[in-house]
Amino acid sequence: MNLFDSCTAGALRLASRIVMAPLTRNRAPGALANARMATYYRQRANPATGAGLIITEATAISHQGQGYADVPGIWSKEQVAAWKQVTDAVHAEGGKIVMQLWHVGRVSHTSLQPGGAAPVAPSAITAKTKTVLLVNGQAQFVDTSTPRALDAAELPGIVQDYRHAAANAIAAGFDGVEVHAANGYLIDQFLRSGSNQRSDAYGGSIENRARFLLDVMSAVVAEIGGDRTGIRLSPVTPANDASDDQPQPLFEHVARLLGPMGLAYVHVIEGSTGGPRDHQQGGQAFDYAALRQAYTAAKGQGAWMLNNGYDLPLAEQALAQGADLVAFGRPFIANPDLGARLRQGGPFNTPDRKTFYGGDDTGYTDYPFLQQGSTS
Ligand code: 8OZ
Repeated sequence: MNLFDSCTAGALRLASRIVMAPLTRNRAPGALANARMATYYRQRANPATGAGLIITEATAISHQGQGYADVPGIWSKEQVAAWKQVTDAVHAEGGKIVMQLWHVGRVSHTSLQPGGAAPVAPSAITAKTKTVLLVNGQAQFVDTSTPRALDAAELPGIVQDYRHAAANAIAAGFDGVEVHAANGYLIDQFLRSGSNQRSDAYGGSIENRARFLLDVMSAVVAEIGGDRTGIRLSPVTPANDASDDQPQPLFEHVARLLGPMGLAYVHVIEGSTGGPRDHQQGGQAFDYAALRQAYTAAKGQGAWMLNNGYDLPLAEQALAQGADLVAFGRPFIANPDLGARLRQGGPFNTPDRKTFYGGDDTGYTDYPFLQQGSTS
């Protein structure tokens, strides 16, 4: 089996095992997808030269779920219509695309929240992390605001927002959704003990901390079907101040909850997001094989997708060890035809960090493709 073989992930029939990871790019003013974004995704959509599956940038399920300047949303009819130009462009290239559904929880700023209110979180603990605001068109990293703890009575409304967003994603022409349960955002804030000090049914024990994830996943699966639903997890990432001293039993419990849901795929970030793959929390190396074992033992049949710092040799090794899909992030920023480049062993353009977040076509849609017929 190699990266260029086809793969089935639930209802998704993918032409290759190369996935474009979700990448926040802050180019959606007014929280609306636009023609420039359609061009960017279209450039990466042809399964022969680009990705077998594209996962969109994280997309807010509600205004309250927003935490960064100029990230897109999927709660309104206008947003659905705007995303349609992206799904049409990707499908015109023969590609497949799922939308990543996002609520940032405490990783936000009052200036981005409805009515300038405090962001919401499981507990009123400020995340020691930065968010991105745009000041005079320039991306600036600022401290997140202190959140307020959610009342348990508010949780069904947020679960409903996820469900509504999933329905909207399908209405916008997406092939499915990925629930963002990673990187220290709302669902991960409930999961991990460093951000969840609740004393109700949503805090304390591992079972309680995983309850919000279970509620969200059950609602999304009921709305659009498990076979069009994926999930992203990051068991040991310290991103956005996420921490837990016992990640192994916590995430094995999560895997057992996900097993029976008939999901399309499970997407696992290994180590520290965008950083060291061997990052540890809880004093010992995380056992990813045991995580998968817990999932399969609970009847999980979804494709197993891995991410973080992959190159071609590492990706082939992961497939040889049983992974089904490999998600590439930064390489896809700089190489719209990453699939073709992997196939011929390079060369690869280098991504420019200065244009990751915010801006125009520069560093977005202007990275060069391989010259036709080039042998370099
Ligand atoms: C980088 C900048 C802003 C947001 C994540 C959605 O880490 C993000 C994100 C990444 O999952």
